[in-house]
Amino acid sequence: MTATLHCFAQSGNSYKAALMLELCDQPWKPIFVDFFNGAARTPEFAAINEMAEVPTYTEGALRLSQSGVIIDHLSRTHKKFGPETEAERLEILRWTLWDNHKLTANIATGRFMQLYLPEKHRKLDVIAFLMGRTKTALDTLERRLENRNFILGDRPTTADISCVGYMYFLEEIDIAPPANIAAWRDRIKALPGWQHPYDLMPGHPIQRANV
Ligand SMILES: N[C@@H](CCC(=O)N[C@@H](CS)C(=O)NCC(=O)O)C(=O)O
Repeated sequence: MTATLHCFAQSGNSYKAALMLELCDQPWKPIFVDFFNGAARTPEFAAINEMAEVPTYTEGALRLSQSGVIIDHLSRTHKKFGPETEAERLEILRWTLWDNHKLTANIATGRFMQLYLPEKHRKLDVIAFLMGRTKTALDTLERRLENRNFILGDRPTTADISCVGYMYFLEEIDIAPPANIAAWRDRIKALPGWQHPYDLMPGHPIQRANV
């Protein structure tokens, strides 16, 4: 049975799951969520995911949300990009939680406000705050990648797939990736099956009703 992923092209959180599916060579189909026109906030979508978030992954009777959970499930199913020891399992979890809380939460919200929120609703001080937190998180990742090819060391894991979710969007928000992050991002880009989020998921460029 082909898995499905509720997603949209601009969603770096969805990209983590979509990229993992491609890197694992698992057949899947995207189901477009018209996020910018409010589709994730409808009662219909609440029946799919009460958290009102994408990505949401469906595989037969199994339905999962939270990108970290989805990529962990795929890693265990395909025996790819996972830990080889208990210490590695904990390290992957540590970086995945850090990504969700410190890297993605700030960059995704800051990018959304800069690029996608109608101009009249943009709050410049909030954007500046989020971009400051993004810079701090990028500095942390940059230090971690000093003398390492991937977050755990020599091989890619789901920690990389989580942390890279928004990295191919950096230039859109005028962030020049620091050197270690740029080289790491290219290493992930070289993995068989890699595609850019806009090529992997539907909805680019966005079309939205006037708000
Ligand atoms: N921690 C979640 C974050 C998911 C998330 O926030 N997705 C965004 C789209 S990229 C969303 O659906 N946001 C809805 C909202 O914040 O109301 C994950 O990793 O899946």
